Amino acid sequence: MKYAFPDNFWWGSASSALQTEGAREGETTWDYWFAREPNRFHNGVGPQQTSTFYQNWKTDIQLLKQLNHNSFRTSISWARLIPDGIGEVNPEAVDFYNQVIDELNEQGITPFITLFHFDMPMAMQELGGWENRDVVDAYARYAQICFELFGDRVLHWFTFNEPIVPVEGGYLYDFHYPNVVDFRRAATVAYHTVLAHAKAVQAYRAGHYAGEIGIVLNLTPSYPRSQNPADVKAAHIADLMFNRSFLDPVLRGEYPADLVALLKSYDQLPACKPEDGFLIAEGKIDLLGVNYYQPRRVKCRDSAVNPQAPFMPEWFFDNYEMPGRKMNPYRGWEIYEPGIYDILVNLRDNYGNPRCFISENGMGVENEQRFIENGQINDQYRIEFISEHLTWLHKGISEGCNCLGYHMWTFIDNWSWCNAYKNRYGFIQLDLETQQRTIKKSGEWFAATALNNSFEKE
Ligand code: BGP
Repeated sequence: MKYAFPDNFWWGSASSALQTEGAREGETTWDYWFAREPNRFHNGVGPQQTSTFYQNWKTDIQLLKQLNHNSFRTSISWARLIPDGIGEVNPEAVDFYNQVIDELNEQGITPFITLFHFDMPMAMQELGGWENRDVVDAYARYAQICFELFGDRVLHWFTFNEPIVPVEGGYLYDFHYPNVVDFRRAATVAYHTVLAHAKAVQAYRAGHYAGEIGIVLNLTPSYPRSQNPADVKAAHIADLMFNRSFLDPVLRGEYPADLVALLKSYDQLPACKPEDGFLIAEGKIDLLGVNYYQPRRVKCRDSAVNPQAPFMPEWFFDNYEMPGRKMNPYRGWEIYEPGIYDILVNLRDNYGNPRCFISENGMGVENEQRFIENGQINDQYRIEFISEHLTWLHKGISEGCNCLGYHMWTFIDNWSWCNAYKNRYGFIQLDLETQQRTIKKSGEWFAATALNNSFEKE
């Protein structure tokens, strides 16, 4: 069967500044943390060992072209542009981003730009990071500077990439700096991130720029183990905490009342100011990026909560391992293709069918060299992964979901936070020693799909 996509469908991939650029002086939390705890990073490989986009941006954009991308998302590094977060703008950074943006446009590849992809300038973290409202203001200033510098040529902006991840990693589950485990502080960070987002949207609207502004959220549909009310309630609370804590403010302009009531009853609400509600209402977006990797399966708790233990989302549910689930064993994530459809249907039915696109989807695999045939990685598993997801995406579109494109994570194998280079995601293989780039089979498949705006599958 042939799966054809709407005209002008966005075909592309996503990456981020910190994971690809290298050659950066402005210090981020990642540089600081790596210098102190290299053991936290796979094989002790840190954030300066990148795929050298800072040097190779021009040839990399040629490769994007070869992959028939019509769009490409990357981020601006706040720490490169404004090394101390709040002071002088670095003119070399302005030159660099101008060149990248201009070259993308010249090659017919629409630039999608994220303002914050996990890379907090260390000077801002020293002030308390997202716990401090001064950092919210510094971010709003940074956003405004980006709009002024690049807003004439960048027409698709994203305030944050996966803003729940720094909350989870940095303040609940100990996989990002500052490695705090404290729900109330996590809630404050999440809340201030929403305020920062809303301030950036406000600044964008005030500037009357020609483009649109949105956010990229990682949505993990929450599936209950059964339809038993206790399981359903557990899934509902997981959904409130991990999806709707950002989805509702950015699409509806307010938090879900039952999330607020729940946190209030456990005295976990962040400090609010009377004017915040108005600001959050102003933060409604034009375009939603959806990152989808895995579903969340939950069941009700079987055991009592230890009231002495730190308050955690898991007070309200247990993770459920569904027998027979399909796994990506390298990343430890379940692969569940219909999830992409369920997300789109939820957006259509419960959020007014917003303009959206899949901004990340992907499969990280270890030791891909074992699949080399005639000098090329034959990653048939990745082609399967993409085409299966695309069939569900196609079904959503044919049922009226307003999904405008599909971007993969990622373009060239890149540095992946604490996993460094353990799992490779790229359409293009990176030889870390020589920096040589070689297109994988999946890259060729994607290029053909983008060119034809369709693919064939039985
Ligand atoms: C997303 C991030 C990316 C990327 C990807 C793969 O959450 O937006 O930055 O890294 O996941 O995940 P990981 O690198 O953790 O395997």
